[in-house]
Amino acid sequence: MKVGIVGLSQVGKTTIFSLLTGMNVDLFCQEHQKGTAKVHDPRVDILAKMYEPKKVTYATLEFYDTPALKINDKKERTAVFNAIQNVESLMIVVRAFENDAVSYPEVEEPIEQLKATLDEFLFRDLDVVTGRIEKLENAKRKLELREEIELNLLKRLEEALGNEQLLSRIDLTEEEKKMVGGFSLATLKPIAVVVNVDEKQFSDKNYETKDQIIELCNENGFAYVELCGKLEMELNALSEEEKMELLKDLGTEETGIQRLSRALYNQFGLVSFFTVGKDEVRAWTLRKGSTALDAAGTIHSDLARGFIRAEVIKYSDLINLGSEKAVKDAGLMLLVGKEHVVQDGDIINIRFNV
Ligand SMILES: Nc1nc2c(ncn2[C@@H]2O[C@H](COP(=O)(O)OP(=O)(O)O)[C@@H](O)[C@H]2O)c(=O)[nH]1
Ligand SMILES: [Mg+2]
Repeated sequence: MKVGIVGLSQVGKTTIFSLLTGMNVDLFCQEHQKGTAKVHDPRVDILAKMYEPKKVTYATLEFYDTPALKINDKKERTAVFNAIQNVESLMIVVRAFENDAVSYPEVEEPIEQLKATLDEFLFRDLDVVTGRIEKLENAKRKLELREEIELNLLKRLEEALGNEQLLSRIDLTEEEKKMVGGFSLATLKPIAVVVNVDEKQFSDKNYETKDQIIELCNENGFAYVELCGKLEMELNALSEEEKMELLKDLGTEETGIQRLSRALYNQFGLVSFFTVGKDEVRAWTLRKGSTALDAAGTIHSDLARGFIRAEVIKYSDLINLGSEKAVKDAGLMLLVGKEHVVQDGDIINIRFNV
């Protein structure tokens, strides 16, 4: 899953990108950058303890950092969104942290930053939709039936956007979604909001306009995560041992970045299945609703081609009973066919023949 990180200037986008991906990036570099982040999943750690494999592999998300959006600046907006057309989801960073040494974005209140960023999303989609409408309307020929249908749909979208409605909020059939799928419309994508708080706000669990931000996120189905960029940077610089100690003092077991990666993963409709063994314990990513055959294909195309059956054990059963054998003896190992819908936490072994 590809995630674009967007927001106004000096809110912490690049800081969070760098923390997520572990990449050392120059904060002044305005280039687009991409990097991969591990999705922290304690189940993988527990499985690794059980199997002691040579290799442990976590699920990943791919992140794209972007230059700042500027309010009502079409050129900047076009540049930012064109560069991340292939992302499937968007993460908006909002700054709550107070620090006069870091210049503030164009609007200061967190809720105003969020609204301004969402306005840029709406404007972007409006740019794309009206551009396409013009192209169809100015075609010097009779439109095909399919194009007429598309034009009507686009006009519906244009009206919604004109009313400041996110496109994810209007009812579209699968057919209609497919019709506009190629346009990479921002407000059709899953969105997560990350608020970058300072240490005081972090311990107070509060910052200015928080209630309004939460309400806006709930209304629109956005994921919501609070994170202290500065604290995360400090954690990042510590040894594993010191880190655990500090986290314990803070009353938690994982860093904000670990929490964030998992929240995004869930919000974006992804589930993990696991493969286990002496060689490797590994988490793999599927979209919710995917089948055992999809799982096989994710591991290797040969496994999908030669698919016979899949052995499925539930992670919770394995942990409760202590070993694969105990799960089998209890009759809890399923032998399933291609159509089996994979559940988050399934441990899968594909039987295949090529
Ligand atoms: N005090 C404080 N400074 C931060 C925090 N997060 C980022 N910064 C600083 O804010 C400045 C802008 O951050 P950056 O990640 O480049 O923001 P971007 O413009 O959104 O990419 C940098 O100097 C960061 O070191 C934070 O949580 N607290
Ligand atoms: Mg930046």
